[in-house]
Parts: sequence; C-alpha cells; structure tokens
Amino acid sequence: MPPETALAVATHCPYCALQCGTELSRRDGEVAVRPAPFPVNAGGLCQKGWTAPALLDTPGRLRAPLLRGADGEFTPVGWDAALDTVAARLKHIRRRYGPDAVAVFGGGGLTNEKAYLLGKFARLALGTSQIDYNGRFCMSSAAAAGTAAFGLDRGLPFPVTDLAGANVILLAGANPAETMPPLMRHLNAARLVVIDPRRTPTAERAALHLRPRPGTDLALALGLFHAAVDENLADHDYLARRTTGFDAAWRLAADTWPERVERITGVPAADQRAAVRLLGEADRAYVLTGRGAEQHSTGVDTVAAYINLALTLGLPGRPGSGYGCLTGQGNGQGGREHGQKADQLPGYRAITDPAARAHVAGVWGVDPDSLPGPGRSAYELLDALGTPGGPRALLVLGSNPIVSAPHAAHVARRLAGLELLVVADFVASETARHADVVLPVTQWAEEEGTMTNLEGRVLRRRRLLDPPPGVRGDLTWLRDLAVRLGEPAERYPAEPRAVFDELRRASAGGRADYSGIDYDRLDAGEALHWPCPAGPPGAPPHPGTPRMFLDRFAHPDGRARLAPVEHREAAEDADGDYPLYATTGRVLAQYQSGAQTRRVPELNDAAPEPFVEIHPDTADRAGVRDGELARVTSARGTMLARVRVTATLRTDTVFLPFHFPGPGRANLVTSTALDPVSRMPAFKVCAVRIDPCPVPA
Ligand SMILES: Nc1nc2c(c(=O)[nH]1)N[C@H]1C(S)=C(S)[C@@H](COP(=O)(O)OP(=O)(O)OC[C@H]3O[C@@H](n4cnc5c(=O)[nH]c(N)nc54)[C@H](O)[C@@H]3O)O[C@H]1N2
Ligand SMILES: Nc1nc2c(c(=O)[nH]1)N[C@H]1C(S)=C(S)[C@@H](COP(=O)(O)OP(=O)(O)OC[C@H]3O[C@@H](n4cnc5c(=O)[nH]c(N)nc54)[C@H](O)[C@@H]3O)O[C@H]1N2
Ligand code: SF4
Ligand SMILES: [Mo]
Repeated sequence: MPPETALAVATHCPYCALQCGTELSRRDGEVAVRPAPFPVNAGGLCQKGWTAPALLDTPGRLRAPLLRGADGEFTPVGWDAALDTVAARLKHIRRRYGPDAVAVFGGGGLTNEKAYLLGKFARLALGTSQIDYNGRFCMSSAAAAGTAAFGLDRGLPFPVTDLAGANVILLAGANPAETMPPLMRHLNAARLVVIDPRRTPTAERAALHLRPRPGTDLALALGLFHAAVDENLADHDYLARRTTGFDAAWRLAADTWPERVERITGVPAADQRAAVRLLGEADRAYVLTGRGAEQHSTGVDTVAAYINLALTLGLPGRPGSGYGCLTGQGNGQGGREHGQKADQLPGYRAITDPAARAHVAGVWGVDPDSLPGPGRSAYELLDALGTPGGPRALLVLGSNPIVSAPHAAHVARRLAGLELLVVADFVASETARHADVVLPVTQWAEEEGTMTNLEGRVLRRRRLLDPPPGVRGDLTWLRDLAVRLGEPAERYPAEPRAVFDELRRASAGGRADYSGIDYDRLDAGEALHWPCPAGPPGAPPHPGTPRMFLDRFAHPDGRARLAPVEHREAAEDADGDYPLYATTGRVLAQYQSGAQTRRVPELNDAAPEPFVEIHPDTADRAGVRDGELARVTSARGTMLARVRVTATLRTDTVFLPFHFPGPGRANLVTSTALDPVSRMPAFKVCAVRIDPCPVPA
C-alpha cells in the first residue's frame, strides 16, 4: 500500500448541493464514511452519501491518459505524451480557425478553485470566449430571476436550518425526499404545500399537493398571486417599504384568476386559494423552487412569478421567512460565481462590464482589452460544435453531456464532428468514451479545495488518500497544458490554497465577495457564508452573511423588484401524434448522468435501468403493460424504458429519469427549446407518444 495522507478527515459528500458533512476514515485499506456533526445534515446521509467511498477504487477508475489512435482504439500513454498531443492540436486549430475554435465545457461539481482556474485558463491560455457549463442546465433560470428580483443570486439567502422554524413551506417543482433526503429533517415541523405533477415521496408528506400539467407553473404561480391579493393576504406595508413593481405585475396578472388558471393547469381554484391561505396566514413561511419549476422555456418568468408571490406575502428578507431556490450540484452555488459561465468573470461579475474587466484583468496581470467577450450558452455551444464558424475542439471537465444534454443524439453527432474532444474524468463516462484524449483525474477524497453549498456557505473538501499513480488533479493538468500553450507557469497555481487566495482577490468587490474568507478561517471551523468582504487592513474579520436582505435587497435602491410577467404556453404542446406530456427528473439512488452512481453496486441494484412511469388508464390506452419494455417517442427520437404503471401520475403525463445511457436516455426525447433569458433547456416538458416495444420471438 502506498503511504496515505491521513487516517481520518472531516469533509463533505461528493454529490449534491446539500454537501452533507462527513467524517471519512480508513482502516486496513478500507475507506469508511459516517455523518459528521454538521448542521445541514444533522446526523443524516442519503444512500448515495453512505456508499460514496465505493467510487474511489471502482474497477472502471481511469489510471492513465488515453489517446485514440488511427485505428480508433484507445492506447494508454504518459501525461507528457497526452498533453503534448493536446497542446499541438489546440495550437493547430487555433492557428487555422482563431481562438474561438477552441471551447470549454465545465461543471457545477467542480471545486471553487477548479471553476475559477478553468475560467481563467479559457480566457487567457486559450483566449476563447467559448466557455460555458452544465449549471446552465441546472441553476440558470433561478439565478436570472433571483438576480432581477433581489439584485443578487444566492440559492438560499438563509441557512438551511432556518427552515426548521417554518410553519408552512411551499415547494414548487422540488422533490427533496429523493434529491436531498437529509433536508427533510428540517421540514418536519412545517406544513408543506407541494407543487408537482407527480405524487412524489415529497408530495406524500404534503398538507396540500397541487398537481399542475407539466409546463404550466407560470400560470399557476400567477393564479396563486391573484388569489393572495383577492384573499387580502397581500402585505401592502411591506410592498410599499421594500419593493417596487407591484402595480405593473398586478396589471399583467389581473386576468389570471384562479378559475382561469384551473383550466390551464388542472389545479382546482379552491386548492389555489387554500394554498395561499396556508402560506399567507402562517407566521413564518417559505417559498422554495426546484428544477420542476425552473427547467422550462418559461423558467425565468416562472421563478419570477413565484418570487412575486413571495414578495406579495412579504416573505423575503423577513426573519424566519423567505424565498429560495434549492441549488442542485455539489458546487452548484460556487460553480456559478467564479467565471466558468459564458457571460461571467469571477465574483459573479458581468464579462461585458468595463469595470469588472479592468478589476479581473488587474488580478490576472493582463490588458483588459485582451479578455474575450461573452460566448455561447451551454446548449448553443454544444449545438455549434463542428459547424462552420463553430468550435472545432472541446475540453470537458465535470459533465457528461452525451447523457445529460437535451436532444442527446444530436449532441453526440455534434461531438463526433469535432477535430479534437478532450475529456478529463475519473471514470470512462459516456462522453469520455467518445473523446480523442481522456485525462484521468483525482476525486474528492484525494484532493483539497472548497465548495459552496446551497446556503452560500463555503466548505472545505479535504484529502484522505493519495491519488492512484498516473492520476493528476485538474488544477495540475490545467497548469501543465497552459505552459505548453505558452503561458507562464506562475499564472496557474496548482495548489488549491494559492488558487483560493487569488480567487479572493478576483472576487473582491464583486457580487459574490469571498475576499474575507481563507483556508485558516475555514479550518478553524468558522461558518462563513458569502458575501464576506476582507475589509480595510486592521479591521476585525467580517463574520460572513448567513442571512441576506434583512434590511435591504442588493439593488442600489435597496428594494426588491416584482417582475411584470404574464402567462405563456410551454414551447411544445401535446397533440395528435404526440398526445402525452413527458417530464424528466431524478430518483434517489442515481446521480445525474449516472456516470458515478451506476458504478456503485448498491445504488445500481436499487435503480438498475431506465423506466417510464405511467398512469394505469394511460397504459391501457397505449397498450403497454407493467414490467414490459416500451418505446417513448418525441419529435426528436425514441428511447426505450421499462413500464411502471402507477396511479401517482396524471393521466396526461409520463415521467422519465435521466440517469441512464444508450437507448434508455431520457434526453433522446427532450426538447431543445430554451428560455429566452437564461438559455435553460426545457427538460421538464415535451410531447411524446408511448408504444409497446415488440420483443423479438
Ligand atoms: N438522487 C439524486 N439527488 C440529486 C440529484 C440526482 O441526480 N439524484 N441531482 C442534484 C441536482 S444537480 C439537482 S439540480 C437537484 C434537483 O432536485 P429536484 O428539483 O428536486 O429534482 P427533479 O427530479 O429534477 O425535479 C423535481 C420535481 O419536479 C417535478 N416536475 C416536473 N415537471 C414539473 C412542472 O412542470 N412543474 C412542477 N411544479 N414540477 C415539475 C418532477 O415530477 C420532480 O418530482 O437534485 C440534486 N440531488
Ligand atoms: N432530461 C433531463 N436532463 C437533465 C436534467 C433533468 O432534470 N432532466 N437535469 C440537468 C441538470 S440540473 C444537471 S446539473 C445536469 C447534470 O448532468 P452532467 O452535467 O452530465 O453531470 P454529471 O452526471 O454529474 O457528470 C459529471 C461528470 O464529471 C465527472 N466529475 C465529477 N467531478 C469531477 C471533477 O472534479 N473533475 C473532473 N474532471 N470530472 C469530474 C463525473 O465522473 C461525471 O462523469 O443534467 C441536466 N440534464
Ligand atoms: S443528500 Fe446530497 S450531500 Fe447529502 S449524502 Fe445525499 S447526495 Fe450526499
Ligand atoms: Mo442540477
């Protein structure tokens, strides 16, 4: 056994944004995990957290760079050979087509340090504007609506533990009983209003479950807003003191009264009124959104409409109440702040803002004019690959788009049209298997860094094990590649602490200000939520900001803004050929594209294969039977799934988990419609048909 670094470390789960605190230890070569005393998970872990160590020495672990030869097969090579090849091909492509011919696709699971360095690498070492990341598929609608309403986007502007004091919580399109199980312990005391087309395990716990047709939450949120005003629940004093925009929002919502909304959504008007009465009469109430409300071509307006409701009831910025979005990926919050987004520089700054460019260029030691401008959004980037004027080379870190991007068969074709696809991963994800060069990287328990959880708290990821031989950290190989592209090595520190110190300076004065946070404070156990500015020399350290907006919102006038939004139909409606709505989402035992969790035997046994949930009456009409295979077809294509007949679905809706590869990919059928503002794909609704799948005799 090689010497290992520590016997036990306090760290966090590698998966979702809850970032449950864990103690990771090793004995006799085995790694064991148990929940650490950490307020967010309060002694709990979900099945994924408990089984996370299995991934560290999974049989499919990549241990050497792979280079695809002329025969189409992978050959293991040394790092020098792999990076020399990548650098030579990148230089060639750049010379031939210009810097924007090289693109980067990042991920919301990357540490803050990686996300930051990746954005810097793209803008300086590659000089490209073409960088975006999978958070566009995840957080972008809530982020856009939250920024417009509050002047700043932090998923939960309050600690998770505050939820435990609520009397009522409205969950719109979130299923935390499966996606963040330990969160449920903070929801025990509250009466839940759950808005979900399916009767999920979360909805089972609800005092009231509203079941809209997928894609109609915008109308539903407007109906709730209308009902709140009708029922005299609007907090006019709060609206006058702390907000602007109520009158314009009301004018547009005035004709979306609950009975009309019932016809659009299928949610009874009486239930809409009951929901707002529960919320409006509670002392302490929260409105929370998840991907079910956000992943739509109307996602930004839908979140804005839920925020309008929360503002009308006077919740945001009131102690014990509020609005929040449940951020998804491990570093879904930090990942959206440090510059791996097409339109962004570190500190959550806009890449088009001259002052932001000057500040960041100063930290990077370059001329502001040398920084590229905004690039394409995630799906548009993938869709442009290999096309005339589009990127010819792509580097992927922390995503598996062949499974997780909408219209996945089309995305796979675009990836195949590239001159160079480089994927860094610790397992051979489906996307890695299509690459020209695969770079094997370290995993969470083998590296140091920071993550920012769904409540904006910065956490330390700590190293328990030495990485296997042949594996490098992302920071290291980015530096090694940058040097080969002609960059000075000192511009790309490979030590996480050094990267964080630079990130602090780059973020100083920005919307997500980390300048007062450092590893020493985090290691001393301080609970630091951004913004946490450094302050003048000699001033006492800033305590961080667990609760935001208590006195003022982040707009210059201190007021929140209600958005003037009106009902709009989803981009795709069910019709004769495709009479059903398909919606997609998650199950407890699988994570995302499944690249990680499908390799953990216990998880894969719990959720081994793609399935389609369908109501018994709908199954009868379609001639499909429980347990048999069915074909689910949309205008984009067909996927195959095992039929699960269940009365938890609406009769017009089927549900598909998106965790599975190959012909069982839900994203073979999903739509490429994008929200006009956030560019979020409409993962949560498309029109399909379902047919029996004849089994060859
Ligand atoms: N087990 C597990 N946990 C995870 C993840 C995972 O892959 N697996 N991923 C993590 C990540 S990145 C994320 S983003 C979060 C996501 O966490 P959630 O948002 O809770 O997860 P989803 O299953 O995508 O969607 C939630 C619910 O939206 C419902 N829904 C579908 N269409 C609509 C609609 O039109 N309106 C409404 N109101 N609801 C609708 C679905 O039925 C589903 O139950 O989970 C995180 N946690
Ligand atoms: N139909 C449908 N599609 C969806 C969704 C949906 O609800 N429905 N949800 C969307 C959402 S919310 C999300 S977040 C995306 C997620 O989908 P993806 O972007 O595909 O995310 P993951 O499956 O987590 O893929 C992460 C990959 O990076 C690797 N990896 C993890 N950490 C690191 C690291 O530190 N460095 C490197 N180099 N690699 C790493 C993992 O092994 C894995 O292969 O899917 C989106 N797609
Ligand atoms: S809820 Fe999320 S962070 Fe917690 S153990 Fe499960 S996957 Fe890990
Ligand atoms: Mo996500």
